[in-house]
Amino acid sequence: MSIINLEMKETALKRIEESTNVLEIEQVRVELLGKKGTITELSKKMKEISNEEKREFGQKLNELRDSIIEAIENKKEILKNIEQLSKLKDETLDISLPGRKVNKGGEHPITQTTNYLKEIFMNMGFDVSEGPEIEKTEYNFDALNIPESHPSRDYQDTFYIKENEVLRTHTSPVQVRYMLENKPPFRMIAPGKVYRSDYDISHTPMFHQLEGLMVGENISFANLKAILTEFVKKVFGETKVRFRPHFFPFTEPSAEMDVECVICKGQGCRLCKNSGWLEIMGCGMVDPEVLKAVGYDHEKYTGFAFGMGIERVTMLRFGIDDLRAFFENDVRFLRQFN
Ligand code: 2NL
Repeated sequence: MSIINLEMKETALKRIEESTNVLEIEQVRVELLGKKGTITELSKKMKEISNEEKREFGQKLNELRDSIIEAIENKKEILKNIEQLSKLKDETLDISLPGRKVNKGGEHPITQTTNYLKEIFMNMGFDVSEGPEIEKTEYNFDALNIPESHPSRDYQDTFYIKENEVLRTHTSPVQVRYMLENKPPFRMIAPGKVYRSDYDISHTPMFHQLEGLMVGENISFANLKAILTEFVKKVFGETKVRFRPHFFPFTEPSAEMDVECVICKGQGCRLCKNSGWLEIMGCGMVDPEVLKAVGYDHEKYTGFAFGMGIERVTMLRFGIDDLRAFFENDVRFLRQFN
């Protein structure tokens, strides 16, 4: 009985040997040993064979199947190893390659200046306080002695939320809140965002302010000059300052403080409009009406207050000549301050 011969075995083993990957060897396995595979088909012939031949046929078939299984297992192992090696080779990590640069952000120059100014005042014993950006008109205007008829109350200048609610136009309401919650003596600053309906080359509808307030017994204009002169010295170095009379509804007397021009040192240039001086902040002695509004005894207590624009201080510190650069978020501008 020669259904099973040497040639069959050689053909099968050759098919196995010539397989080049795990997928292919699996196909060969199905072709030979699967439900409709050659070996399976062969074993079905068993019933057609005479009893005398069955024994030999069975033996040969088993031998053939065993050698095929063994050959497949061996070949599969080899191919698996080869595939593993080539995968490792493909996935090689070259640790000598330079890393990819991550685009890291940094602190906005306004934030940097705010933190710097806070630090200076904190070192002079000032408390730092914050408050809501949506304010009662009562705290934003009334308590600050800003009359009903004052132009800053106009819809044209102020963003109204409701009849008696606004986006704060200065950080002074934070100081009003602070006075309502604390007793003199104290010294505090209030930095933060403020809003005015104004948009042109030198005004943005949102900007930043830092205001300060010191209240106690016998606080005088001399104390104001001492603190603010010391402050200017810290920010701009040893430089001349001057105080010019001014008017604010919430201080009396009021003044504006100038520093010698950082560019021309007083000689006169484009930045200082040939005056030799740069306006740096407004200040004055807290108006007794403001002290009264928060329930303080204005016979016993006096105080001074001041306010400055953080954008302006930042522009002078870093020599920035266009306010709009702060809000365009052009990384080429912002990166210069990291
Ligand atoms: C300026 C002027 C100033 C104040 C702000 C103030 C606050 C209270 C009472 C009295 Cl609660 N005064 N603040 C005083 C004088 C000037 O700011 O030009 N800011 C940019």
